Amino acid sequence: MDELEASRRLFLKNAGLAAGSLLLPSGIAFGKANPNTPPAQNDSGPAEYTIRIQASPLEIAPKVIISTVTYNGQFPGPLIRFHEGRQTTVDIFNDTDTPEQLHWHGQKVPTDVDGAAEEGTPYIPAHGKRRISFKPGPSGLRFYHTHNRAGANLFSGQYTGQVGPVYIEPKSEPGRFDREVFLTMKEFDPTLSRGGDMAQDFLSPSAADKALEQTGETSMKASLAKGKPHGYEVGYNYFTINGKMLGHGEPVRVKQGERVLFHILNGSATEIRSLALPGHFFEVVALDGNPVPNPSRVPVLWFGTAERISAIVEMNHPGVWILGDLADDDRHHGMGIVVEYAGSAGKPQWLAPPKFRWKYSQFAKPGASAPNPDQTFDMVFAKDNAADSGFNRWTINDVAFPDDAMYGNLSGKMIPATFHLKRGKRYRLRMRNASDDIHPIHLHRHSFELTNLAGTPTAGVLKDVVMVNGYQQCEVDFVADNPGMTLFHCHQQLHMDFGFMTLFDYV
Ligand SMILES: [Cu+2]
Repeated sequence: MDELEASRRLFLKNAGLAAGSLLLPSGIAFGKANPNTPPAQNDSGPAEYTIRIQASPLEIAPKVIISTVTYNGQFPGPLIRFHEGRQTTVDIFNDTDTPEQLHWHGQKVPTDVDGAAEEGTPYIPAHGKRRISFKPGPSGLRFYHTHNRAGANLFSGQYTGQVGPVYIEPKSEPGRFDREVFLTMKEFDPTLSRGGDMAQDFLSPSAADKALEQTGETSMKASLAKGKPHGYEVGYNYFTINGKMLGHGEPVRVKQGERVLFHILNGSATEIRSLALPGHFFEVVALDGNPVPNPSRVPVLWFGTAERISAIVEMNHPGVWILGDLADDDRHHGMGIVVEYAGSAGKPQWLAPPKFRWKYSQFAKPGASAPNPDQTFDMVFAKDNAADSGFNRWTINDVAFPDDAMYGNLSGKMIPATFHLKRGKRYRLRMRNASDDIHPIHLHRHSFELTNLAGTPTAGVLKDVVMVNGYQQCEVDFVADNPGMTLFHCHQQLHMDFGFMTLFDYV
């Protein structure tokens, strides 16, 4: 270690941070607040963290330069390490022309902090600032991202680079490991197509519910018979991990025998992703940041939009490998990162993994069952093909969330909640998917327990996003322990923007 490197490490250590592109406390990294920005009313000295929403160029490969909106001019946004339960302040500056929402995904925070206009969180004004103060938690891998509606505008919402990882230090780390590596998967340069999405078949159980299938297929056939084309879908030209196309970023450098804890986030607006590392297994220790009751080894990881997986890889197969997406086309367009053993050289190698199905219940408590809920809510998800200006309209129990609602509280208008909860009660959501798409379903400000997957009971896996398979049923339970408006939606941006949202409320 040379002297400069030594002093840099000391600097990072003194700043209370570990490694990589971290968000330094603002007093150190950025100086005091920007003199061009008027101070907020509750200003009293610098905030602990500063985030700037700004348009910036991103060089994702040599001479491939994307123009997008980022946090602090980088992609992913800086890794923020919080301490569970310790009050913190964050200044969020918005240097763009559009009011923004910054959502603290997976955290149990109040509605005025959460970052969803539908819950009443104030916008961060265009060319303005908001200071928020909250107690981060629960511990584990969370993230932050914009919660703006994009609609047909592919330069807005999660299609932009507004995604960054959050790690909330647990009291004790799950599993033994030598080192941690954070990876964020993200596509850029989105385009619309009429092709219809390719159905993905990787979840277990895989059998479809015949009644749901018939409902969905009948509705689709009726729409096509009327001469409607397929609703728009989004595709991408570039694929990245940590903002670099495969082969163009720094490799993950490892040593034989090391146990590397990967914290991986699917930061996509719309896509489901997979990852494999030839000759290696992933020991999954946490899903969506929550330690799993039954850590176990898998050859492939699957991530719905916004899902996170923490997994330990024992580095026992020296070489230069591609940690990459199973989809050849996406990997060839950048979705991967090189893993390089010390002492190994040569062209990075890819080998397709053995056939494998992703099963959340593999990580559950064997034989355990969840307590009975106080109340069960039934939900049916359905697609109305190309019904909204050529986009598919999505409904929950035949109701599409109004699609101007994102800007509702700019005009002081709020959409009322559909589901009413009582504080302290345990609720079950019985979700029935009458479409062939997989939906990554997200509940704000709460974690839920997976309690039934396609008719098979399970218990003990806590998440905040669950992929509900095409024409299948899924049940999750949650305890109403964080009062206020609570948003529930599909995390696929096209789906949430065109109706796939609803609200819970309680006091
Ligand atoms: Cu969806």
